[in-house]
Amino acid sequence: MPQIALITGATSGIGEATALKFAENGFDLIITGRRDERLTILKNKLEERNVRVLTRCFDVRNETDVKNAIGNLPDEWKNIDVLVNNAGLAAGLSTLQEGDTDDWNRMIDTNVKGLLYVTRAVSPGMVARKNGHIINIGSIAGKEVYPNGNVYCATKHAVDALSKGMRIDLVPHNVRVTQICPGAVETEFSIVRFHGDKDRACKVYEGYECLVAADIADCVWFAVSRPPHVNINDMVVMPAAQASGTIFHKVFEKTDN
Ligand code: NDP
Ligand code: 8X3
Repeated sequence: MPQIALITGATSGIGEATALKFAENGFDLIITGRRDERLTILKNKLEERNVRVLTRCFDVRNETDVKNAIGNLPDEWKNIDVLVNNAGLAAGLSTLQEGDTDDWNRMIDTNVKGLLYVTRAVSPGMVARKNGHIINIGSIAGKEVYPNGNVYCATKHAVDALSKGMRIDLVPHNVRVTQICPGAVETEFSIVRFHGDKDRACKVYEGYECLVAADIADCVWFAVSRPPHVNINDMVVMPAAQASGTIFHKVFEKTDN
């Protein structure tokens, strides 16, 4: 029987690339997100690789919907081997004193509470079967705090703490927990952060070669494909031109005017 992975936030970026990587490696997939049309398009693409795919459209912030979506999986989909907690976002980039509390609530509810709701729904099955692997997508923002990053950094520091906590609680049950912390990856992340301002989002990735979603999918796959006695606890993965949350080596071509 193929193994089953559930990936949150599979409609874009790192989650979508991870779904493709798992399908290449023969996993059946439960792909989730809020944009149903995108889930259907991705399902069709994944099925070309001869794997089974189930879509579940829900908002990870809604505890009842998370419980229903995962609690009501068909029997043949219940035994989830790998959970990739990827759904997340940054909203806004401003000082705390000027922060938008709606942005704060979105980030805290998605990146922290959403990750918890999904893990709470999936992990008891792993414990019962004494087998499983949870991959949390953290961030360099969970290792450092940078100017104007305040609340987003706090949510990713929470993911860092929760990854350690989960590892302690799940180690007696043969459930592995890995955190992967990327630096700059060009996805829809900055468009979302800047509330749809694509010009501002593009500038984040100018002057250097940033990571692409497939780079992080490779890291997820590396962690998942280790032998059963090996756990990758934590990976911090940066573009070669990025030294920290804020230090980049950017090169721009000179113009005459
Ligand atoms: P994208 O914006 O491209 O993808 C984010 C995904 O999360 C989408 O599939 C989106 O789906 C889903 N999502 C967001 N909110 C919710 C919600 N409330 N309920 C369900 N799904 C949700 O960004 P990335 O791929 O870059 O981001 C993936 C993860 O990687 C995030 O946790 C992010 O913090 C982290 N990360 C990103 C970095 C980067 O530079 N890009 C660097 C470090 C970490 P939908 O809108 O359909 O619900
Ligand atoms: C995304 C990376 O540096 O924009 O988590 O916070 S950063």
